[in-house]
Amino acid sequence: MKSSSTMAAEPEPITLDWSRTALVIIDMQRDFLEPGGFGETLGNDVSQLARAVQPIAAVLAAARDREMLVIHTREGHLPDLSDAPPAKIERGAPSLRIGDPGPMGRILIRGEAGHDIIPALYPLDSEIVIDKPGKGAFYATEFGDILQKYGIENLLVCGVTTEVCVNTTVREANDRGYRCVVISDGCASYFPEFHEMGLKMIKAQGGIFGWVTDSAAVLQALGD
Ligand code: C5J
Repeated sequence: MKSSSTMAAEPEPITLDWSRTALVIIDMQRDFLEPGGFGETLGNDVSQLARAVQPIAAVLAAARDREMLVIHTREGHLPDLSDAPPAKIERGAPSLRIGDPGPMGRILIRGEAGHDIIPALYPLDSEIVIDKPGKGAFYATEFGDILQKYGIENLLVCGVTTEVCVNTTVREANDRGYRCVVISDGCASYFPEFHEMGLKMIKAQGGIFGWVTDSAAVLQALGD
């Protein structure tokens, strides 16, 4: 296996040194993908997110074969809500608010069934899981320190939702100097048009926030 590969991507191909690349899987939690969770309380059709599962599973298996650094994130809050700003809890008119009891436990609360990662993408014990209170993976977490510790320069990013936590994390990472490559079919949104626009925003203007590829190109490059 080559230690680095050139991957088809937009706006242009990118060469990645695998030892300096992490696979980052954003918020593939039951609260976003399954009925009765946070996503549905906001009025969303959660079935829209299912399309990202299989492409992520394929890339995750290949990354594990390569022994790449794999990092999963979960959005959620402490049981006492001390890390949940009132402005987030009080917003809108959801059917249940963050912290309310729901069919998968308290909505978006760490340790509850709904907060956990879906079984199809469940982290191995050896993989890193970042619990984040915000949309971006850097805010109020150890994510940045972990990337530095492992000498990571490039992030292969997938997960949900494209325009919220994926975009926020990519923007945070881009400002910190990471090359972000977003896997288009490994991301999804409750709003297909936001998914399309979220990807376009990343790769526009010569890749203002990063690159966009797809799972087939990642698998091909990882197999080099
Ligand atoms: C949202 C996320 N959509 N993980 N969170 O609230 O994108």
